[in-house]
Amino acid sequence: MKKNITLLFALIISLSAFSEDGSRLWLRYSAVNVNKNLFSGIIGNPASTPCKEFDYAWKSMGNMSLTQQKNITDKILVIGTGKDNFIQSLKISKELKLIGTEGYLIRSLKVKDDSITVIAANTDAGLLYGVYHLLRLIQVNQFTSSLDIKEKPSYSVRILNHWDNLNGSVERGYAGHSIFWRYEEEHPTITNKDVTLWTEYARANASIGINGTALNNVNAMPKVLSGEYLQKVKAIAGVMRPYGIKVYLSINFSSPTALGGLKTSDPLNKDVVKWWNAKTKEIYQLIPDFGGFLVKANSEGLPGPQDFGRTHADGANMLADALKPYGGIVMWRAFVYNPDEKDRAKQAYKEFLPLDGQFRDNVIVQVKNGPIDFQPREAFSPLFGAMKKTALMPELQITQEYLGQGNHLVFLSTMWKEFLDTDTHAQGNGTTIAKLSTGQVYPQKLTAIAGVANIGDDANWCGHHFAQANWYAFGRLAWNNELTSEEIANEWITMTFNNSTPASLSNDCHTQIEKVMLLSREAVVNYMMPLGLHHLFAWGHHYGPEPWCAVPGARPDWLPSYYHKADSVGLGFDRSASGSNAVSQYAQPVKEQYDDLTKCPENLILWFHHVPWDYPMKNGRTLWEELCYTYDSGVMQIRDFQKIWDRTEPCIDAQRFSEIQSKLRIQVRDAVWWKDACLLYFQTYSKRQIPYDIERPVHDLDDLKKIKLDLKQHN
Ligand code: GCV
Repeated sequence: MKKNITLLFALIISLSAFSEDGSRLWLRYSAVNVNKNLFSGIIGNPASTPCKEFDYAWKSMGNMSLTQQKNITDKILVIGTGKDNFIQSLKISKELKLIGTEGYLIRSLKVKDDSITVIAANTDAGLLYGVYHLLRLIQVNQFTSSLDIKEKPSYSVRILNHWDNLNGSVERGYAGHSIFWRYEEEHPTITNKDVTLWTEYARANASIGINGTALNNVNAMPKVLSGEYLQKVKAIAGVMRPYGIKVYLSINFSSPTALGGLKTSDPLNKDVVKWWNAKTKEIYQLIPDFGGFLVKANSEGLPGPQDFGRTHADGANMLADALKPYGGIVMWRAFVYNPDEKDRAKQAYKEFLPLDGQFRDNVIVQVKNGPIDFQPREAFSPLFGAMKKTALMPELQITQEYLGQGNHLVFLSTMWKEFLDTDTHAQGNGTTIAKLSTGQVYPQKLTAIAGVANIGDDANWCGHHFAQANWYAFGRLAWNNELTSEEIANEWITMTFNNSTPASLSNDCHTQIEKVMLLSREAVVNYMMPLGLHHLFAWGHHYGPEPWCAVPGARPDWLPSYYHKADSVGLGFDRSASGSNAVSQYAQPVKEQYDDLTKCPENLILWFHHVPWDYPMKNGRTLWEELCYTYDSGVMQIRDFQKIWDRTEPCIDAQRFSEIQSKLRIQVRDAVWWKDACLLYFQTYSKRQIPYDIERPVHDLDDLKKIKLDLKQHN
C-alpha cells in the first residue's frame, strides 16, 4: 500500500513537473537549454528596461545576472544608444539614422581580440526590441557569433484593439474576462495582481513589437472618459510606458451629451468642440504620452456625425484637432453598413471614397481586411488602393469570432498574409496591400495596423493554446509584414513547446505541428464556408451553422440567405456587373477577373457569382460535387490533425497536450456539424445526391435545426 502511495506520489510529481498551463506564452525562458557561456558580462544602463528585461530573461534561463563591465572583454554584451560613447566609437551613426526611433542593429564585432555582441538603437524602445530579438535567437538556438541584423518596423502604430467592456466582459472574447476592467465593479480599482498581469501583458506585447493598446470596446461607453476611469487608464499607461506601449481609448461619439450634459454632440457645434478640447487636455495632463482615440461611429446603432447631418470627416477632424497639439491620432473605423443597401459589401466604399482627401493628417481610417466582417475568407476591401489621399490602416481580427472561437485550432497568419500580399493593381502590378498600407504607394505619413485582441484573464491568456500563436503572429507581421507564415510558426512552436518534456521537441514533432498550423486556416474554410460562401452563421452567435436561419422582421443583412442566395438554379451572391456590381469597386484587371465567372478565383466564386449547381469547375466536377468534396475534405483535415497531435504526446507537457487534444475533439465534431448542416440544407435546393464516395451525413437536418447554443459561450 505504502509502495503504491509512493508510486502515485512520484507519478503526480513527474506529471506536474511536465505540466504547463500556457501562462508563460512564448516567453518560457526557463525551459531553454542555454549555453551559460554565451556572454561574459554586460555594458548597458542597468536601470533601463532593455537591460532589466535582458536580465529577467537571462536569469529565468537559469543563469546568474551578467556583471556590469567598464571595458570591452571577450564575449561581452553591449546594449546602448547612439548617445553612448562606446556606440559612437563604432561609427555606425549613418546606419542608426536609417532605422528610425524604433529600429535596432544587432552586430557581432571583433574589438582587438575580443568577440562581442552589440545591440544599438536610437532610443530605449529600439533597444528593447533588439533585446527581444536577441532573446528570440537564443531561445530558438540561432544565436551565433556572426550576427549582422538591421530591423525597423513596417508600421509605426502596431496596436491591439480590446473589445473589453467596462463591466469586465469581452465582446467576442473567448478567454475569460477583461484583464483591464473588472466584472461587476461599480468603481474602477487597481490591485497588485492587476499590475503583475499588466506587466506580463506589456512584456509579451513588446517582445513581438506591439506598441499600442486600445483598452476598451469600440462599442464604447461614455463613462470611460470620466475622471474616475481616466485614473485607471493613467495607472495602466504607467505600466505600459517602460515597454514602449501607448494607451488609446475607444470613445463614444455622443460623450459630450451623455457625459458632459450638452444638448448636442454635433461635431461642428462650438460647445462640443470646446468639450472635446477640454477632455483631451485633461487626458494629456494625466497621460502625457496618450496615443489617441479609436472611433466606431454611425455603425451598428452607435452615434456619429451623420446624426447631425455631418460627415465622417467632420467628426474625425474635430477630434483630430483636439489631439493635434499633443501628438495624438484618431483611428476612425470604416466598418459601416445599413439595412437598405442591397449589397452590404459595397457600403464602406460608397461612404468613404467621396471623403478621400478630406481627413486631417493625424486621422487614419481603419478598414477591416474584407468588406463584410472577418469571415473565414473574404475578398479584400476595395477601399485599399482606391483611397489615394487618405491614410488607411488594416484592421485584422485576432479573436476568432467567425473561426471556431475558443475551440478551433486555426493559425491566422496565412489568412493575413493572403490579404497583405493581395495585389490590388491600383497603381499597376505589385500594388499589394502590404505596400499600400505601409505608405510605399501613396504618400501616407502615418502608418498603422490593428488587431482585435484575443486576450482575457484565462490562465493561458487566449482560451486555446494555439490561439496564442495568432497574438504572436499579429505582432510579428505588424513589425515585419514580409515575414512568412512558416517563419512565424517556426519561431512560435520552438519557443512555446521546446523542452516541455524530457523528450523535448523532436524535429518530427516540430514539422508535424507546423504542418497542422499552416493548413489549419484552409481547413476551417473548407468545413465552414468554402468557395467564397460567407456568413452562414446561426442567429445570435457566430459559432455554428444555420444557413436556413429566418427570423421574422430581422434585418435582411443579418440573415444567411442574404449572403448565400441558394435557389433551385444555384448558389452564391451575384456581385458581377449584372448583379450588385460590387466588382466595379476594384481596379482593373482585378475587376474583370472577379466579374468573369470563368476567370474568378474558385475560392471566391460564390462571393462574386450566383453559380448554377451543374457549373463545371476547373477540376471537372460540378459546383455541387465540388461543394460536397470540399466540405468533406475539411472534416478529413481535422481528423488528420487529431492523429498528428496524438503522436506529439512524448514532446508536449501533459496539461497542454491533453487540453489541445480535447479541443481537437470538439473541432472534429463541429466540422462534421458544419458539413452536414450546409450540405443537407443546400441539397434541398440542389436536389442532387451527395457523391457516394464521401462520408455520409451523420445528422438529420431537422435535428440540426433544433440546436440552440448557450449564447453566453458563443455570442
Ligand atoms: C465590436 C461585428 C461583431 C461585433 C463588433 C463589430 C465591429 O459586427 O460581431 O461584435 O462590435 O463587428 O467590428 O464593430
